[in-house]
Amino acid sequence: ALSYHENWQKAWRSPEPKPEYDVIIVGGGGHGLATAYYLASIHGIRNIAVIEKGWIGGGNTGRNTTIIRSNYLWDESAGIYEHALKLWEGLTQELNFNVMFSQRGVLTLAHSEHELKEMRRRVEAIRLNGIDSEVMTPAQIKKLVPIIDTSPTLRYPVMGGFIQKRGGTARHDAVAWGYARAADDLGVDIIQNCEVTGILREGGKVTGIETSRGTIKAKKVGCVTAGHSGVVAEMAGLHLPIDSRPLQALVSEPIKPCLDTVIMSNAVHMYISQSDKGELVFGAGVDSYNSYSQRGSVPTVEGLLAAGVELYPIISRLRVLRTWGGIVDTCPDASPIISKTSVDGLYFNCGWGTGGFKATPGSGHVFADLIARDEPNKIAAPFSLKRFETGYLIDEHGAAGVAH
Ligand code: FAD
Ligand code: PYC
Repeated sequence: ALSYHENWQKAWRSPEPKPEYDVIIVGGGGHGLATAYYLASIHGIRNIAVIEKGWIGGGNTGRNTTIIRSNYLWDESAGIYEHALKLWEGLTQELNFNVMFSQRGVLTLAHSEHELKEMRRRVEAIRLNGIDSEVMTPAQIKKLVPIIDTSPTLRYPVMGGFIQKRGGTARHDAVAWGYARAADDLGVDIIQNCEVTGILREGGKVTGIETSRGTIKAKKVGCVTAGHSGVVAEMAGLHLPIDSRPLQALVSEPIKPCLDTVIMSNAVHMYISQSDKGELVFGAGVDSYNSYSQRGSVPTVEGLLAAGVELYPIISRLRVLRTWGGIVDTCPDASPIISKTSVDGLYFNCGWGTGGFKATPGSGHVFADLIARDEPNKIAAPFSLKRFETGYLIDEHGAAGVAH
């Protein structure tokens, strides 16, 4: 501040692309940067480039509402999301960068008898996987969240809920910047403003990429381009089972601290938390049409705010400060793809839909392992593209934070 915000030391270099790398990661979001970091730090591969068409973290990493939890239904999901949660717990130390991971708890509300019964069943499944989760009564919820209206006369009354106390939030930009700085320290080239326009192949094997800054050769290419995975896959002649849709969020003007947990209400398509700056952070369900535009429709925002005002009456007089959208790539089973492809040396990590931020460290960790060894480990294996041939789907629509 004393230098008027000038002469700040750069946290990572901005090198010119080299003609060739051992590994290229396409997409400089949290997942891509984490992949590069773990490739360098664990697998000792240092000749790596991360190629980003805009600025790092400018995609869904910088647009999401940062909810972190591992309370999914199936064992396969518990494997990847709990792996990620454990990495979150040590990430600030690992990166020497404060990612502001705050384990303030994530509470999911039930608004009908049926939803509550499903929740009880899910809590049992989650606990069987050794993951923390507790059912809560309306009275316990009211005590934890004084601003919530738990009266039984609401259109969608609060019938109960369940909480994962180890869940919470993190600072999204810090995650991208922390991984970028740590990867750069290990020699990774982070190349921004460089759009990948083609994937080069010879004899069924990847040989490099075409970009807006020229051709770059590589023995291995990992694509982590949330929102545009289908587009990038087409560059290699692949069709992914993915839909791309807008997902919106908004923040209110900042107010004094009044909410110290995260609350999701899937039945009414709204969720809420309070940022460290004091803004109330709100999110909705996905907009119901396919689009590559990073904005959504007004009725979705109206619906979210109507549900919000009913559940949290104090918000009725707050002003909305900003709204925005991101594009989420969703698979038919609402689970991600972490996979080799039919092109040798070409890998995809995508399809995290509305819920990939929480997975960032775990996703990068297992994707780096897949790229380095050309073989999925136990955590990644269930998320291979093969599941769309075998039918071994991992249906997590019920546990996705928001409706698809
Ligand atoms: P991104 O950060 O989107 O990175 C992909 C990068 O690829 C982008 O920077 C893009 O510019 C780049 N790219 C694309 N095409 C090319 C190309 N041709 N050449 C070069 N680069 C390219 N998840 C949660 O867990 N919790 C939440 O609370 C949550 N809330 C959300 C709220 C909203 C409004 C949205 C939109 C998403 C939310 N998500 C949430 C989902 C989460 O944001 C994503 O799953 C996650 O951030 C994906 O990370 P990523 O690093 O793969 O993607
Ligand atoms: O995956 O937990 C989640 C989530 C909440 C809001 C958007 N995604």
